[in-house]
Amino acid sequence: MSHGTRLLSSLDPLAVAAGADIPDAVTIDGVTLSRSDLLGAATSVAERVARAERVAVLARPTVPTVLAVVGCLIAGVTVVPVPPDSGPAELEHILTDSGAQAWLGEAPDGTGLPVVPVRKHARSWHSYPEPDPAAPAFVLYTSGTTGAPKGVVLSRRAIAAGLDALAEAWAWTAADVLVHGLPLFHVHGLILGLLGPLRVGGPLVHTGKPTPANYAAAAGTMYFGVPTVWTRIADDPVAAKELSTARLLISGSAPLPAPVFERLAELTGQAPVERYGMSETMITLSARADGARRAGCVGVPVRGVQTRLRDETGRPVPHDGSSIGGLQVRGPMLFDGYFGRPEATADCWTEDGWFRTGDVAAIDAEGFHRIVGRESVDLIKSGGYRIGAGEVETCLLGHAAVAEVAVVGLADADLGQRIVAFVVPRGAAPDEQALIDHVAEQLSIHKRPREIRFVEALPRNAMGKVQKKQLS
Ligand code: MCA
Ligand code: AMP
Repeated sequence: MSHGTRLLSSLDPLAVAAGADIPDAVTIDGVTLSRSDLLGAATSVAERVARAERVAVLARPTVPTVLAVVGCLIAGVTVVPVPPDSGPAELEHILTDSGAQAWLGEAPDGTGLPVVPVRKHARSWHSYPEPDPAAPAFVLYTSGTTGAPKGVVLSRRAIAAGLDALAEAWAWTAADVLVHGLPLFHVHGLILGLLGPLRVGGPLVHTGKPTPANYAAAAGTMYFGVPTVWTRIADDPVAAKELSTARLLISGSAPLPAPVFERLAELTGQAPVERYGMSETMITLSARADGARRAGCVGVPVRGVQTRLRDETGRPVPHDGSSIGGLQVRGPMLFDGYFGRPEATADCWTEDGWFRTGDVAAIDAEGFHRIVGRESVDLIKSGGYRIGAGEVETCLLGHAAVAEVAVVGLADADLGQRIVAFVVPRGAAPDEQALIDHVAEQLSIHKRPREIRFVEALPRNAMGKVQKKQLS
């Protein structure tokens, strides 16, 4: 399944002018835009921003964010989505690292960058040629095990290939109404959840917060959610039953607990579709609309993807369903590299051209994949957000009352993992909430520890390295 040469195929100006309109292309923040409204307003944004190379977009789930992203894609300008609750440390890092030249739309207070406004009611019917498919569409900031977040460069070509592979696996067509309430600064909510419908051609309903009640009220055919969203829906039988008429309930970004899978199947009459991916790879594995859905399993490679398992020494691990190894992938939807970091980029590729995901998996003889965990304890998944322990530790060490700290992700029934900081205080133990707020303010709210535990010393080995596995 391919959707033609335009990345956003449903927004072809000639086709829209000739009547290929729909009244409800995007509903977000309580506002519904027809396809022609969206095309006219976003093309007007494109005219204002066309001479820029890279711009930052404060990615609140609103109409101006949609217009800013679509306008940049029309003009061939690279978008740097910024989490709207980013604190000063995170903001400074993203802006400096990405070299964004301006804010497009809303800007945070006190910004030093120029601000290009997004006008919801402006319209332009200029027809832009489709930009080079090799051009970077986004630089998406995502956490690593150490250091500050890195910018993942995703090309237009990779996004088109990734979306077409999902459309094929999920039998996703213009007849589907997609519903979700995910943030618009990551692959899941932004690329699959906004660009997906604009490429495939069906309506999107963004619910604002992804609550069970909002999902139940939306009457979609396809729903996207992270496991925390599905866990909350499974705990709300009235809302869950409203989803019985949907065609597909899709979970990803973190492991879906088997009891939640079973409960959703029981309440809605259909097993959820699990899929697996990364900011760097988009979605590489998924259960198929016409295939088996198994609890604890993330399905088979989507079109164009190959996978393999390797042990610590680089030797092949058999695909027998039980042997586990480091998961490596390749395919047309992979990223171009980390922005401005050739060494970090080179480090995650094998010599023979496979991307090391950092996840540990088993693959059975039929090609079904099970994700067992991550190679590093320093990459935490909380509520579907990827959070580097090192980034939170660096932030906490910036607080005067913290002498030493180790951050880990502990099992949590709602969030999958919750961030817990083990802190050796400098002098008297400070207020726990003050440390939590320090992270929420400097970085972003979802990176805050949910819990602080004060300890006299951190467990260390003979080399002085903190033994995080002993912290629980
Ligand atoms: C609490 N709040 C605070 C503080 N504590 N605010 C400031 N300082 C504090 N110390 C308030 C906030 O103001 C906010 O209020 C609320 O707490 C947010 O709480 P939180 O607990 O973080 O929200 P939640 O409801 O528990 O969030 C669960 C969630 C969320 C909705 C599931 O985690 C989420 O949206 N996750 C999606 C992550 C995602 O899209 N990942 C995809 C990555 P108020 O509520 O009033 O605003 S892409 C990926 O992984 C790959 C490619 C893939 O496979 O998809
Ligand atoms: P991110 O960069 O936020 O896209 O996070 C990518 C990581 O999320 C992967 O490396 C996995 O560890 C995890 N992940 C995504 N989808 C799944 C899934 N369905 N099951 C288990 N882990 C997942």
